[in-house]
Amino acid sequence: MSNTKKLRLILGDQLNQNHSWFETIHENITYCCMEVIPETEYVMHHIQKIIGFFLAMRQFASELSEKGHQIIYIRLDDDNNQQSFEKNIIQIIENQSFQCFEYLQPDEYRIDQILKNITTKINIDCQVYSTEHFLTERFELQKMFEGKKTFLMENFYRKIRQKFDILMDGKEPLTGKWNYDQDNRKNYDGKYPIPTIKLPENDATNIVAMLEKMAIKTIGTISNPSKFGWCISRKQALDYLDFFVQKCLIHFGSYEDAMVENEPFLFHSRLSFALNIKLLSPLEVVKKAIDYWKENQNTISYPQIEGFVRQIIGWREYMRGIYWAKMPEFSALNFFDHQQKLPSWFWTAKTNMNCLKQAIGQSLNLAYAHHIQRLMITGNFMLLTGTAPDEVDQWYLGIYIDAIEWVEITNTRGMSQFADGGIVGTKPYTCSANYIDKMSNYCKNCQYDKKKKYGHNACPFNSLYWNFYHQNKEKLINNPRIGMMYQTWKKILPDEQQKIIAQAQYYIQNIEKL
Ligand code: FAD
Ligand code: DLZ
Ligand code: SF4
Repeated sequence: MSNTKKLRLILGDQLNQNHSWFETIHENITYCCMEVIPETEYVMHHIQKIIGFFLAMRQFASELSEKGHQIIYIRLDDDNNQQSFEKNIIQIIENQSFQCFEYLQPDEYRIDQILKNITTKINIDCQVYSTEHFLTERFELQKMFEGKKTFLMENFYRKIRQKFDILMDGKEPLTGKWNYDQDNRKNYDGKYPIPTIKLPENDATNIVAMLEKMAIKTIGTISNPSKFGWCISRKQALDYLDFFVQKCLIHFGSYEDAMVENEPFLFHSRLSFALNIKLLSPLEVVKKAIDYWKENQNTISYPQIEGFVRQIIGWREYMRGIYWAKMPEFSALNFFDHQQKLPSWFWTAKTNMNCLKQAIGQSLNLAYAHHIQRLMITGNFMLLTGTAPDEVDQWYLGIYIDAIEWVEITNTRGMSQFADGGIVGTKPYTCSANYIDKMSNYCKNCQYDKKKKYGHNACPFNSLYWNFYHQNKEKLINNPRIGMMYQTWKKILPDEQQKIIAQAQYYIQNIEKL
């Protein structure tokens, strides 16, 4: 190791203790980590998201320091905080005469640009390193699909399974079948109790006080700041992972798509935040789950483990690949030219539509909703009402604790809103009350009538659904996965069609009152 005095930056989502940077302690190397106002403001964030990041960053810094590494940690309210990555880094380099600046590849395009820009302004050596977190390189997916029109997740997933020998029997998938998605669509009937975990109880009172003092604007709530219930350390995340494999994996796949009033987590892992800030690595998570499944094959069926593995080495890794293949253009795509604003009740949950009340309410209380709530309740409603993708992105990026742009925008503009015109998905994810009623118990307690398409108390999803396909006929009719829908629509009598469209238009015009 040379005697060059090095400054190494660690961002809020780069808390990977197992990174090779930390294998040795060197007196010439200093790490830095900083809380800055612009990162709390680029969208209005959920209070728990800001707390989660700051607590985890502080914890990480103190663990590094305990191990003997040198670290400069700038708190949001520190007097010398210049409130910008650039200004803070330049200040530290100048004050302490660093000769080299090193950072880990950021996952976010915006920060990548900021850091590249800093390297052009400082007159010292700069180096960029991998975060050693993902299974694939930034541009690996792009290279994999070079010259291809579509970027099918399934093809990517199979290649990753083969490359890392995950759930494989030689070159073939274990059991002979790659994907058990069809088996994972059960409604929850209460037959198996939902496991409860003792949540971490992290003290966030100081951070809450600091955010108040500094007048940082936030959304959502935290019920008890002295018992913040998200993992902020690797130890807590590993405990969570144990809980998941031991108690939830057994039913993960079966009830992955189910939604139940007042049961926000069901059998989901809640690991996305720990994964996204890199307290856990995707490979260790799937290995742990597979090892547990192998020891318990008599009780845990294969579709459960395949379903879980697919989310992490399939969807998660694929979304990252799409992000780097398609940014920055991706963030401006608007295939349907949607321009509507979100109604104000997305920030209060004060709506009569019970499914939305539940999904938004729990998001405001917990900074969490599971995948089908995000896709088929909030996302579906936003798409069917023609919400502008910028509005969609900002809401999702702000409200969820796990929201970092690379994984948020690919899910919102791509999977949920089809604003990319079919890069991520082959057709828009939409549904009417029929699906929501099949997969949840929301409709039972709703003032709207799930059966009605128009008239008094007709469920808004029913007319909005048909209106969406009617309005976007030119863009969608040639999609082979949608053609059938237009056949069904054609069979509805013109008078009936008119009533449905009028009902949808009425709801869109009166969206605040829904
Ligand atoms: P589980 O259901 O337990 O799944 C296990 C893991 O698989 C997750 O922790 C996650 O790492 C991964 N995973 C599952 N689905 C996806 C997916 N579609 N894309 C990427 N990873 C996936 N996930 C985020 O991490 N951050 C986001 O900002 C985000 N925004 C979303 C927005 C929309 C509109 C939709 C439809 C999905 C979004 N997702 C996002 C994906 C998914 O909903 C969350 O990862 C999941 O709900 C997190 O809860 P969990 O950890 O309990 O997941
Ligand atoms: C989300 C977030 C917040 C609220 N604050 C900070 C911060 O002060 N400092 C920091 O390094 N990161 C923060 N983050 C995470 C970043 O916004 C961003 O998502 C990642 O650093 C991009 O890779
Ligand atoms: Fe949602 Fe319609 Fe069911 Fe009400 S009736 S919960 S609005 S799908």
